[in-house]
Formats: sequence, structure tokens, C-alpha cells
Amino acid sequence: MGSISRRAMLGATGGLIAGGLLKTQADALTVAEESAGPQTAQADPTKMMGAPTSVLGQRAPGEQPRRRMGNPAVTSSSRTPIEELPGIITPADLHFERHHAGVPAIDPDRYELLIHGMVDRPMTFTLDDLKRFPAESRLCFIECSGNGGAAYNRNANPERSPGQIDGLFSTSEWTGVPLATLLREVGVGRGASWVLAEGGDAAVMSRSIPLEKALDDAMIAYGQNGEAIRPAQGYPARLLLPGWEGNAQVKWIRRLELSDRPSMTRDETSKYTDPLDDGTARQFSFVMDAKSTITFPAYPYVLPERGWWEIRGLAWSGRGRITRVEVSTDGGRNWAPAQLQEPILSKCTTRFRHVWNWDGGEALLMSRAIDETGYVQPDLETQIAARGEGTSYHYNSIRPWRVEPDGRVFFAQGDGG
Ligand SMILES: Nc1nc2c(c(=O)[nH]1)N[C@H]1C(S)=C(S)[C@@H](COP(=O)(O)O)O[C@H]1N2
Ligand SMILES: [Mo]
Repeated sequence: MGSISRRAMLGATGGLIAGGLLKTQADALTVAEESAGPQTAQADPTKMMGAPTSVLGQRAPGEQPRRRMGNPAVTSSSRTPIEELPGIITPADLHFERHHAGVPAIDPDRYELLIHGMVDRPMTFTLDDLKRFPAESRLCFIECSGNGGAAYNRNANPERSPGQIDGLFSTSEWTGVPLATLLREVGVGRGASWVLAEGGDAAVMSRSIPLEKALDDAMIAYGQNGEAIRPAQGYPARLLLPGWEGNAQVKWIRRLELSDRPSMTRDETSKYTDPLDDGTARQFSFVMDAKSTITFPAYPYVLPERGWWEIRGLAWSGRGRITRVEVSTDGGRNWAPAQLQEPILSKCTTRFRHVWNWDGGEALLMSRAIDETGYVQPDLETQIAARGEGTSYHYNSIRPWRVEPDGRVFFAQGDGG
């Protein structure tokens, strides 16, 4: 890439700087092995007929993003490569996965959802029943409560990409029936205030959800980005709780039981509570607080030259809309408002960008999200002071990235930034 003017940067959209991205060798190998591309690039595509139509499309041979896996023998999650996605939607085959006992194979023809307990008319719903109700679609993120754990550490590993740190996070268009519709069908009993949600996997994931959320924006979702929910995301149906921690969004949902108290299941007592330094714990800490991370430039990319670059990232809040994102290039001494990119939706992912003239010196890049409730993304020390060292969930502190004079970029939580 030749030199680029400030005018070009300010007027530019995406593609311009993509040529400067360097893939790691490991990434390049994976692409070569796995791409089933139909053809190698033609020297002059105008001189011969192109490939025919196909019943199922595929990605360009050179564009083969992959989920980040831990050691499959010991982990039960995979992460979305958030730095490789140009928009806000996560393609379904790249949605992060977190399974406590694997992905069950559920026969959609035998699937049933039971709603019972403190209701006037206990009922079961088949998949066809669910699809017969007026449907709703909404875009929102799902984020694992434990996302970003690698960043809750004053000595965090600098060689981590945004996806390796925060990739237990994906955004989709979800389609389904509002839970309020189903609850109206069964009739909420007097005094009911909680709903136990239970999954049909070997973990029988069970979480108590306040009735208020169930009647607000909860959904029994069966569609994901224009297709049936993928088996890993809960096929044939999952509970969707916009803005709340991933764990409570029970996949393979098979039972909802209304009651007048939380059920105190394994998944909300021994797990998914946040122990505090004073010996107490935050329980039912459902809402995912506002967070942002820079996805470019970030490890493992290397900036090839000084000059105008667009700092890009993602911001989201479980409380509503993102109203502002601020960016610092000097480790938090000065902050400037970033541009927010439409659409800016409630409990959804918002892209931000900020043009930056890199002078070739060391720089410490940070972003800070603010949502419509006025909540400001905290720095690591503020969060540790509030939550203690031993907490296992809700790591939304500021993510710093250090650019070195040779253009390499590292995760810089270990800088104390
Ligand atoms: N039935 C069931 N639901 C579940 C889980 C599970 O293991 N079983 N995992 C939970 C956790 S911890 C998370 S973060 C999200 C992950 O959703 P995803 O795999 O679709 O990304 O599903 C939640 N729902
Ligand atoms: Mo999770």
C-alpha cells in the first residue's frame, strides 16, 4: 500500500487498509488446508465463463475465518474471531460455543417445550406450535458470563488476539416467539415471580429467570441469521434473554416452570455467582455491563507503516444502547469521542472507529464504552477494587493495546494500563 492521505482516511470506508493486515503463519496454514475453494484466481476473469450457480454458497478461498479452539480434549468452548468480522453479525458457523455436556442430537419432530408450575393451564408446545405464533426477530449479542477472563489479570499474556480474549461473544439476528406470548397462552398464576428454564442436554442446564424479564423481551428462538438455529446454539429452540449473561440463555430448552421463588439450581449457586472480597457473593448478576474492545489494530497484526490508520472496535451493553465510545492513543491521558457506526441497537453490538495518525512511536490504545444509562466501562483497577481478585465472571474492564515502533501490537493489560 502506498502512502495514504488524511482526506482518503476520513472519506474512506472499510477496504482501504485491509491490505495492511498481516496474518500469522498458523492462520495461513489453516486456510490452505481447509479451504474448499472452487477455483484458483484467474489472471483475467473477463476472458472466460465464470463458475456456475450452486445450491449452497461458500466463502472465497482466501477468506476462511475459523473459531479459536482451546485444546478440544479439555475445553468445551470455542471463540468467535471477532477481529476478522467486518460487520456486527456473526455468521452462524462462527458463533462461539459453550457446552457443559456437549451438543445433544434432538429430533425436531419429537421436540416439546413444557410450561407448567404456577400457571392456569399447563401446556406443551411442539416446534410447529412455536412457529405458528406471531414471530419476532431482533438483533442482539450473546456473551458468556466468563468472557474476557484472560484480561482480568495485571500480568495478562500480551500475545492474545481480541477473539482469544473476548470471543465468547457473538451477535445474531434471532427469530422466535416472545416468551410473553406463550405465558399469556398458559396464564401466569397469581404470585408467580420466577421461571425455571431447563435444557434437554446431558447437563440439564437449569436457571431461574425473574418473571419480569420473561414478560419483557425474552424469546423462545428457533431462527438464527435467516436459518434454523444451529445444533450448537440450541436446535431446535433456545431461551434468548437479550443483554443477559450467556449461561442463562438455556439452549435445547425443554421446560419452563413458574414459581414464586428462584429454584437455587447448581448453575446459579455453585456456579455463576460472583464471590466478593468481603465473603459475600453477587448472585443472579444477569446483566452484561457495557464493554468495548479495539479489534484493529490488535495482536497479531503488524502495522506496516506510520500514517493514517482507522482504529476500529466493538462496543456493547446489556442495559441498552451504546451512546458514546471514547478512544485514547496515549494510555488514557487524553480521550476523544469515536464515531459510532449505524445501526446502533439496544443490547446489540455497535461498531466504532477513530482515525489516527500514527507517528511511528510507541502508543497505548484504549477504548471506553458508555451506555444510555450513563454507565461507563471501568478500568481494571476500578473493577478489581469493586469485585475483588477472585471473581470468575463479568470482566468488562478497559482493554489496552500497545503499538510498538516496529508496528507490532500486543495486548497490554500487563502494562498496568
Ligand atoms: N442447555 C444448555 N444451555 C446452555 C449451555 C449448556 O451447556 N447447556 N451453556 C450456556 C452457556 S455457559 C453459554 S455462554 C451459552 C452459550 O451459547 P452458544 O453456545 O450458543 O454460544 O449457552 C448457555 N446455555
Ligand atoms: Mo457461559
